[in-house]
Amino acid sequence: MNKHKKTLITAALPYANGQIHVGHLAGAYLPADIYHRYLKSTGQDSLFICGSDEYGIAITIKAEEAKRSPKQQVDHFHEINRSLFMRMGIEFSHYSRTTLDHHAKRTQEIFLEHLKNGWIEKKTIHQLYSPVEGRFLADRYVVGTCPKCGYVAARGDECTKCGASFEATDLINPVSKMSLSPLELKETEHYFFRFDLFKDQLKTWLETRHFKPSTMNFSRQYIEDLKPRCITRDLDWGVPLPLPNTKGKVLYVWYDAPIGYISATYDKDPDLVASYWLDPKTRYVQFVGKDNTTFHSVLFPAMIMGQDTSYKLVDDLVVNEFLNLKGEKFSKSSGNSLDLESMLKWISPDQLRFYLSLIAPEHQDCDFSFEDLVVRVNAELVGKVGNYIHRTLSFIHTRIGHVPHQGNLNEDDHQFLLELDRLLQDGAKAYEGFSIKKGAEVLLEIAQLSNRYFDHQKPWALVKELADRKRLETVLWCCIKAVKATLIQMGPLMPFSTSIAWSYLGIDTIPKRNEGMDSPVLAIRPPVPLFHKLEPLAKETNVSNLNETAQLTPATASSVTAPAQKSLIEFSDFEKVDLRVADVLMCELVPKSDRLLQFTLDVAGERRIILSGIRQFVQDHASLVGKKVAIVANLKPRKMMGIESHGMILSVLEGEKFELLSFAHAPSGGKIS
Ligand code: B3M
Ligand code: ZN
Repeated sequence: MNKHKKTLITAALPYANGQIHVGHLAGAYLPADIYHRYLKSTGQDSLFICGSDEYGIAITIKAEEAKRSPKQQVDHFHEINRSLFMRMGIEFSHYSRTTLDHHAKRTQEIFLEHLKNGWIEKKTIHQLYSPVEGRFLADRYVVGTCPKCGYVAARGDECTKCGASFEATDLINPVSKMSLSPLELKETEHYFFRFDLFKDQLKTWLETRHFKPSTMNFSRQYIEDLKPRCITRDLDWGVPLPLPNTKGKVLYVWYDAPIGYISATYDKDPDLVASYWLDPKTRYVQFVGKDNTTFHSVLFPAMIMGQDTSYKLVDDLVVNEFLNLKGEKFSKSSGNSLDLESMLKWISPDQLRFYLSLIAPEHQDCDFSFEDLVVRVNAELVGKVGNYIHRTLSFIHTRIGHVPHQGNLNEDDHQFLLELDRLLQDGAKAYEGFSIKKGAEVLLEIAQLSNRYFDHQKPWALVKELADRKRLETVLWCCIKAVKATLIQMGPLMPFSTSIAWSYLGIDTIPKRNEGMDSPVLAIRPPVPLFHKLEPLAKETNVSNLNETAQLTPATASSVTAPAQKSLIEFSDFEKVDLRVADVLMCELVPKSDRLLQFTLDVAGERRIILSGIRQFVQDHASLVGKKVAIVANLKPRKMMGIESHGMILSVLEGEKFELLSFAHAPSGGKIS
């Protein structure tokens, strides 16, 4: 293990033109997050950078469909995706966006260096121009008659009737999709990046990488056929070309987006650019879906080679295959998609992370299936992992009530501990090799081994005889070791439940991976099962109506509400109350209290603990994680059960009906007025 190495991790920047879905998560963000969490758990420095990809025609088209401006469109989805990532426990060091000014500045600087170094050339080409709209139109804005089959409503890049693909300039009678006005061919100047000139340098470099064979082969072949590529577009949504008389031209989104990795780091802290990107000792790992391969294995490296700063080139490119739904690609437009927001009302983020890890599309495309998800979560996560932790802790808590003593280990115990150690090494290897699937499988092996030990040693029988007391302590001491091993392997995969479970051992700061087995257990707190079983979905439930099934039943308006009765106050009195939006990061039971829940909240980047006496109204407290709640932020701190509470969470209780005040999209820290 490279102890003191620094690792820079990036995951492909998702377009801010729609919500991220489980396919995206499985392909890039979850494996990257798990890897990042693993590195941190070993005490290594690791920086995990991502952000929204906000320019390009994909955005403008979707914005038009949604009747929003491109800026409104990206603002909308940037915030939604940022919050979905947070709810899923994807913990970026920084999540930036490409519409920030300094991203444009950095991109333009690099463009000018490319130009100065002779890698960019200007060419005059013919493109379709709309005299009515006064602009050149990109393929996607053009319709016309298919040159092959004569279909009159063919798209600018392909015919949806006969499937032929072509250039928009090949269409017969091309017209503007927007205004339906006729188009004409007109000369226009565009800039081409001479990727072809990097062939030899790229070839040599690629052979020094250890990407997986399919990525290597694909990239080798791609380099063979490298051609100059046009890196400008006639569009007004993008990084403007930093040259005189180029109004209406922007840089192509795939030229600016990868530079986003660097500018996002800069956005977090300019010093980090120097300490990560410019330090040759940094290891740079990129996570992408397979459709983004060549941009990362060939084109972006060439762009880096062609400019003047010695930014790191990618060391490990982790390319995942696709996660499909019912055998087909996720696609919102054709209804073959899953709304993450609805999913999270039905399943906890950790349960979803577990399932996505188990079926991770690491070597081939895989299928997401609800039936399979329910079976695996219930049988393996709840039945093996959750069950082992819970049976052990609740047995110790109720039967002996103290932290067990080690005593004398026998051959079985030694064997068991050795096996646990070996499995933890396998687990580390799995994470180091970027395999979250293997990481999750090792977790299941640890739980299985531990359950078997528990069953064989029969602590429930030992507890009956006074003479067996010492042996009982030793067995339970070993069982606690196994709980620790389980949590060590579980940490990167399921961060929310892991931190709760460590606290059951009286350990509130999660230990580093290599210290976990020996960190002193301070108490055995009354445990609550970490995972709940999922209800099997009714047979007729399919993907499209899961979105409805999973909606929370809306509160009925029938509850008898007394009219507001308190006396009138001045506006200035109201103004004294600082009401804020807070994101729930953790929600835990308070030991020995049947009334209190302990919330760990994020209020605009500040962490805050608030205790709330609502335990009896909340069926599944873990399901509150990820919610955006309303808090009174300036109440004087108050101690309850030895814990200081900093504020109050707002909710409504009328008779039996209880509901937390919550928001869908409001930013954390937002002022409620
Ligand atoms: N936004 C494509 C995608 O979301 C693109 C990735 C950019 S990575 C620099 O699949
Ligand atoms: Zn056709």
